[in-house]
Amino acid sequence: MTGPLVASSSFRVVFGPATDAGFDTGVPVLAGDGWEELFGSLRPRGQQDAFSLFESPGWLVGAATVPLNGDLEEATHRLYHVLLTATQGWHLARIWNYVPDINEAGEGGLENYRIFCRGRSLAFEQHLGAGYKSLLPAASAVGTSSGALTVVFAAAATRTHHVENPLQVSAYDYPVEHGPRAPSFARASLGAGPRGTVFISGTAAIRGHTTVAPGQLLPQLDCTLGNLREISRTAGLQTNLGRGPGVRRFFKVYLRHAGDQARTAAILQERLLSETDRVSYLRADICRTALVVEIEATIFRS
Ligand code: 3EB
Repeated sequence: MTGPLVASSSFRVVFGPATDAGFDTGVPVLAGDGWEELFGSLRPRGQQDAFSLFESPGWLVGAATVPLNGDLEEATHRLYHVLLTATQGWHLARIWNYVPDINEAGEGGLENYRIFCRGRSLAFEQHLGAGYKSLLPAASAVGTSSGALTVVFAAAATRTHHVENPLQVSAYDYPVEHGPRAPSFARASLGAGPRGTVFISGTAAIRGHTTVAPGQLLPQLDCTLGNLREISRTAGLQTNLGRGPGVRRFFKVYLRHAGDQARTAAILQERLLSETDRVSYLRADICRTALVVEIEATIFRS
């Protein structure tokens, strides 16, 4: 693990040379890096509605933060409409979602995460048509302590390829017991070519579509690591997430309970991480109340 220890600040997504700039996700940093800069220096490409857009050779990225006043589904749908318009002609590779009060009941008593999923899924279907599921990119969706909905995306100039985990039901095919519209994401998305970037979605202790070991850190970590190995294998990285020389890896570890950070870090340092990896431990609610940990990764091969 590298990077400074940062306490009581929130995680920022950085797109340019100024590391003090960037988009505040409102997610508290428990340990590790307080920001993530995946794409090096990007050129600002202006604003499209709520999204600030940036470009580098091969990538279009964007971020939007909108204060929520009431209708989460409408706000989500509107943001995704802009996102899907801005990325026409590009290939979506990754989306990060930070949702206020994600586990609270919203409109009609439905959990906010499920409301968010409905707005997102309807926007995808409206833009991409009936076959939208095969185009869904890797994603994560966790709670934020800020009152704003933040969505960050990365799209590639060349075709992306999306893969699933044979041990898990595809999220976009989850049955309705998990919500009226299933979550819209692939387990991992790969850039073009043998050296393409690999984006691993937020990964948690779900087998089939069932939550494993509700509320228990150690068995959930074990199950999550098993899912990551399987996704890694399916993505063509063997089972170790591309670990080795010449690979740059960025991990984010979302923990429901701040008190689980030290134990989690000890286990991940032994079983997952190497010296050169960047890792951030973040305090976040996760989209199922019985989940206490979720891990995502972005892997650049050189
Ligand atoms: C899961 O596997 C756990 O709604 O975008 C992980 C990654 C999860 C992304 C999303 C949700 C999302 O269902 C939760």
